[in-house]
Amino acid sequence: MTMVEPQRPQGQGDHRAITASAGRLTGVTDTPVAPATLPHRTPRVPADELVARAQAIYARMDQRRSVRAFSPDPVPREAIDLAILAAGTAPSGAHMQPWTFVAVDDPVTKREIRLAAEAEERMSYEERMSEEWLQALAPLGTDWHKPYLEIAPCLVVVFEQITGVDDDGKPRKHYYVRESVGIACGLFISALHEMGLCTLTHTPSPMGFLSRILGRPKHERAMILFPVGYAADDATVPALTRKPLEQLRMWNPSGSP
Ligand code: IYR
Repeated sequence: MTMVEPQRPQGQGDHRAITASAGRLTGVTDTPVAPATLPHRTPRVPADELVARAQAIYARMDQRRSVRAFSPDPVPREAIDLAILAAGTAPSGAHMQPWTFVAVDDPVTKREIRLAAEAEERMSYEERMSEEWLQALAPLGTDWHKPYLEIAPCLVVVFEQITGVDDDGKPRKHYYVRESVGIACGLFISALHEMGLCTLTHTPSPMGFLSRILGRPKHERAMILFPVGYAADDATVPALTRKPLEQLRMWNPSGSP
């Protein structure tokens, strides 16, 4: 197992050291206390450089596509670990970090996941999905066959933690779980894209089989399954276009100048 040592940015100390040093913060009292703080400086970028950077970032993000045809070539576990660390930088409700990432590169488990996902998907496509839904999916060319779940070298399943568990094993409340985990998934996708890997947001429904196969507890629910790898040499993607700016953005809709 490869271990990744995250680099601590300069000037950022260990919060726990500060918290533990305050006598009142031992968990004995319920009185809220002011958080320990650290200075934070984001370097100021001049406006013209800001826009140049924004153009480069957009151009790069616009090259990302959901890929369904993967090369079986392996990817370094360390790259997956780093993408997960990047995802874990997402903001979260009350900083509860309500996510668990389960990475699988063992072929036996991948096959088990593929067969269970295909069984659910088959029922969805043949019985559960409405005609309207099937029509909406037609341009994507998807069906219940999910060979990528076995071909992609790695699967990463993101679980949302409906609640946490406190030191005594009791449930601890989590806030804005969907929002938090959704943002983390967005960062994960961007991190993979930036390093040159491809993925797909696969959401077989229902996803309970993933808790069973991966042995996750009841307070966690699978949210998105990401096959991760290089695109196959002959991969194709649907010829889609993205909304132009006028269709996805409004400035000051109340009419002020
Ligand atoms: N989960 C199914 C169906 C599916 C649903 C949507 I909404 C998509 O954008 C794509 C597929 C599947 O993975 O095929």
